[in-house]
Amino acid sequence: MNTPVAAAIAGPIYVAGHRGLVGAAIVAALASQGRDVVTRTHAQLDLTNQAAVRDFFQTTRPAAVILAAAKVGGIHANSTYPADFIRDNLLIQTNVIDAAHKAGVAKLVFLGSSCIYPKFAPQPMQEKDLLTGPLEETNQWYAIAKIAGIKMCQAYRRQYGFSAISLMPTNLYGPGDNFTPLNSHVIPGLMRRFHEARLNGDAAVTVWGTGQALREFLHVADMARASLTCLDRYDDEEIINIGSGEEITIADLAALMAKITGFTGEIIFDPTKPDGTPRKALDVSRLKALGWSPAFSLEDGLDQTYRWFLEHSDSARL
Ligand code: GFB
Repeated sequence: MNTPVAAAIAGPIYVAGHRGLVGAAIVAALASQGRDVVTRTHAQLDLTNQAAVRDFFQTTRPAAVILAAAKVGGIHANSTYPADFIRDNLLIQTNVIDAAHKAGVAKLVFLGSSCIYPKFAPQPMQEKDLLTGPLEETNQWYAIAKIAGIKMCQAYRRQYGFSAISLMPTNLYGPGDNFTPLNSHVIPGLMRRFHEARLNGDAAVTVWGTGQALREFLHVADMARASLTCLDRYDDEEIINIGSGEEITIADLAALMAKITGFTGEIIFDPTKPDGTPRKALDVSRLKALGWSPAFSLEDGLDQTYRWFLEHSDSARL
């Protein structure tokens, strides 16, 4: 397997999107290693503004960039705001990748998503399965933007020798997630719904779709550790999958969520809502060869996230 050793990063690391689920976890992981981190809030730097991004890179000149800034959301948000998803992601990644290269950044880590793979790709999906078939309709806009980001990293590596790598995480969850009812991913969406149903004494909770879709979930702290492993040890144009290697049906996830939140009523499925991709398990052997493995089991990770949600329900994105 081709896993070339990367050059050591000496100097500040700019984390784009440090207030998001993944960016915040990456900043925490970098801080725990005592590394020098640069961040900018959205108010300080609008990443969709090409001139502002270029000025930031020319004046700040970070040694490395982790590009965790993106417009993201669950299945409903992806279907409802296709223009926002394709525009914002194309603008952010194009501006950051180009400006980073022009400012002499030594290494750039681009974050994609497992939804870039074909809807009916062989399971578990390997990196080589990219662009071998049609995409899932609900998130094709987001997926096309992310595929463009991957291709941009590969093109800049080939033409300019830019050390840009692309990581493809599975569905992520954890503290700091978006817990809004409609636009969230399934874990924060269901966590909040089951929690409120228990508080209200509701008899039943409705879960979108058939419950039969399979998903692989990874705690964001494990994702952050994987990102730093790749920053330090991976340097190749081939994308690299990041996942737990464990799958669960949405029905089993709902049952687990009921257990964690203490909801004892009925669970109802609404098949008029989309399931999305039937299955999207990642082959993570490439990443494991770098020495990484996840620390959280799904149940432990959900427990920890629920405790965080209870402590932060005033300030969480609700
Ligand atoms: O998390 P989710 O929106 O992401 O949905 P995707 C996962 C599954 O959970 C789908 C079901 O089969 C949903 O039908 N589900 C059940 C729910 N109840 C709910 C609920 O209350 N909220 C949500 N959100 N889902 C996203 C992509 O797809 O995955 C993004 O749209 C991105 O582009 C992300 O790639 C990681 O796995 O379906």
